[in-house]
Amino acid sequence: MTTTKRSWAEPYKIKMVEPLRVTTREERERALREAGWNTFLLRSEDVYIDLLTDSGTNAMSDRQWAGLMLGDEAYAGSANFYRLEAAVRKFYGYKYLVPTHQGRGAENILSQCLIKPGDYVPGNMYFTTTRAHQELAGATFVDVIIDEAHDPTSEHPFKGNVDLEKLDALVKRVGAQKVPYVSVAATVNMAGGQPISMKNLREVSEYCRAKGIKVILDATRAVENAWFVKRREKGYEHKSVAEILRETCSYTDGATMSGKKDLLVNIGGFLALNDEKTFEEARNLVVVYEGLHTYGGLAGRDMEAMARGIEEAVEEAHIRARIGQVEYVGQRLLEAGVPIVVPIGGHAVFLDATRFLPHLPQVAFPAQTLAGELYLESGIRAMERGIVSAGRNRETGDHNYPKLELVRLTFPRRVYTQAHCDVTVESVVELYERRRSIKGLRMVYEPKYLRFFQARFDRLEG
Ligand code: PM9
Repeated sequence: MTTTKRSWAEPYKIKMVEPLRVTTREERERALREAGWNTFLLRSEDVYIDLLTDSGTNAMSDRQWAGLMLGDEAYAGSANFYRLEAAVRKFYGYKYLVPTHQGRGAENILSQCLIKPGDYVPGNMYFTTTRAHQELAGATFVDVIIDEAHDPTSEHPFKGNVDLEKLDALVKRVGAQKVPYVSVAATVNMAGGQPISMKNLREVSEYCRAKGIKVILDATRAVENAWFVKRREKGYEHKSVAEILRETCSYTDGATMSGKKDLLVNIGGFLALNDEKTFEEARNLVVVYEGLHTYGGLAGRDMEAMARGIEEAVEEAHIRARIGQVEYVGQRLLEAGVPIVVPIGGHAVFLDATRFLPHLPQVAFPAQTLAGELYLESGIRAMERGIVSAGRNRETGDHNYPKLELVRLTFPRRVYTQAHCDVTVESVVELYERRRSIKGLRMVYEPKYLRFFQARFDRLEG
């Protein structure tokens, strides 16, 4: 199936449908004004095609829905926990499992277990919630991704790679004892859903082992990463996605997971570890923040759905169609001349707002503006991934100014059809044609933490 020239088709048929509402321009003007130009503050019922995120928005299979009926809702020792633990061991290979309500629950516990105030955590680009928990635990995040990752036009096949020289420079500067772990994401969300190569991960692992530094994987989209390794890295073309996933994890000491992405569920996550001592501490902390260590904030039925999702996620026909859909949209936009991040990522197509709206300076929030305008144009909801998401510098209080100023068109798994994709492309192209008339924004309300979720904006006049 994977080598044939024939195009992919969804490896499922539709059994249940959820109606969509098409709104008028006037309705969208009002909704966006009420939402303070922040797509996170729109009501879902005012959205036509929802490309805000692929997080928790996936369609579960009939097997997963059937699994919900097998939920063992015992407070302690749920059978579904043991099934989840077995699935994580089999497909990810880690020894110990701490379930959490979602990814950031795992990030919180991991950060508290491993970080001491004054530590440094290097990573292949920041992720919003991951860095927030590292900083709340007293660490400074240091970006050690390769330079190409910050260039939306670079065609590097593995823009998620760690720059070992940058990593080594940090370790030499602060000392290995101040670096509890390296945070490695697969794929890298903020770089445009870009993969890390197996070779690079192996080198990071060897380097860290020699220095006594742990490697922690953000496994949220590691299955998508495995697909790119299979497609792009020599020696992996005949390996299964499941084998590549196991090998990926084997170079790391543990993983945080938001099951709401790769694992095809609407809620759920976990922390997985190999080291017994860290596990003991994490298992103790989870009861403070999430719930008992055999449910971690999840219902038994949620754990069952996630255990089944783990198996479905690595099916080759599934992952091929999932990434094929994103590539289809990206390719059509490229053909229309719309500036997007290349190579096309795993979970989303990222519009390059800097090139889309070159007349807007970064302080006028081009990506936030573009996401709002796309909604006004078409009812399609996307997400800002630029200066708003990057937050403020903790020392100077000024904005962080990321090189990437992007709007993410994120595709939930198994939810939208090719016709929805076509409408999305047509809407973006129409917006691109009238781009010069678009005005920027000013921020009128800024929350203290993870401001992109709740900040409010007004249109700049003139
Ligand atoms: N990612 C996303 O839309 C959900 C909201 S944050 C804007 O991309 C990675 C790589 C993620 C991620 C969430 C989390 C946190 C960790 N790592 O949302 O807490 O993409 O389950 O996971 C979002 P939770």
